[in-house]
Amino acid sequence: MTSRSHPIILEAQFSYGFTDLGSAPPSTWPEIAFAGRSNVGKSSLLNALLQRKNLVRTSSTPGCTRQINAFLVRLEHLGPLHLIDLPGFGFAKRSKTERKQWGSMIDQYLRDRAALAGVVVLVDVRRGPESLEASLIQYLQEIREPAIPYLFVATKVDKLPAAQLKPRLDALRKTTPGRIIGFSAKTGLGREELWKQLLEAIPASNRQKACL
Ligand SMILES: Nc1nc2c(ncn2[C@@H]2O[C@H](COP(=O)(O)OP(=O)(O)OP(=O)(O)O)[C@@H](O)[C@H]2O)c(=O)[nH]1
Ligand SMILES: [Mg+2]
Repeated sequence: MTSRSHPIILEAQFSYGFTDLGSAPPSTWPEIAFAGRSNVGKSSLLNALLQRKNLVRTSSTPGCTRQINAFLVRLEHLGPLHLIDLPGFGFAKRSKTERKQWGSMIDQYLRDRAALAGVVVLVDVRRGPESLEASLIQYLQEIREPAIPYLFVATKVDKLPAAQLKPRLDALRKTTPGRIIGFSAKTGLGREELWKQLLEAIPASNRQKACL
C-alpha cells in the first residue's frame, strides 16, 4: 500500500446476484456484506465507497434491493474482493411470505457462505442500533465459530447539523458494541476510515495476492 489511507480502486463491477445461495457462483474471493434496515443507505454507501455514482441501484422507496448482489472490486496491491449488497431487513410493506423468504435467503448466506469475511451493519445515525440490529449481532456470534467479525456504520451523518455530529457519535459509541463509523454517502465523510477497517477484515492470505 502507498501512504494514502484508502486503496486505489482499479475496477468495480457488478459480479452476480442471487436469491438462493444454491444458485450463487462459488465464492472465489473474500466477501464483505452490508446489512441493515431498508432505506438505511446500504446501496448508496457502496456507490460512495467505490466512487461510482450508479453502479449500485438506490432508491428513496424502501425495499429497492430485492436480491443479494455481489460487486467485484479490484484494488491496487491487493487481491480482489466482493462487496455484498444485502436486501434490507424489516420492510413491513412486503407480504409475510416474501419477508420470510428474504429472511431465509439472508440467513442462509450469513450462515453458509464460506468466503464471508465480515459484516458491516448500517444504522441511521439518528436512530442508532435498535433491537433488530442487536439480534443480528447476536445471531452473527452464534452461527459460526469463530464468530463473523462485524462493524457498525452510522449512515446519513450529513442530515445532522455539524455541531450535533460529534456528540451524537460519542453517545452511540457508548452504547454500541464494537466500533461505529460515521458515514455520509453524500459528502464521502467516513469513507477512508471504513476502507481501513474493511481491509483489516480481509484474510491476510488474500491481502498478499498483490499485483493482479
Ligand atoms: N442525505 C443522505 N441521504 C442518503 C445517504 N445514504 C442514502 N441516502 C438516501 O436514502 C435513500 C435510500 O438509500 P439506499 O442506498 O437505496 O438504501 P438501501 O439501504 O440500499 O435500501 P434497500 O435497498 O431498500 O434496503 C435514498 O433516497 C438515498 O439517496 C446519505 O449518506 N445521506
Ligand atoms: Mg439497496
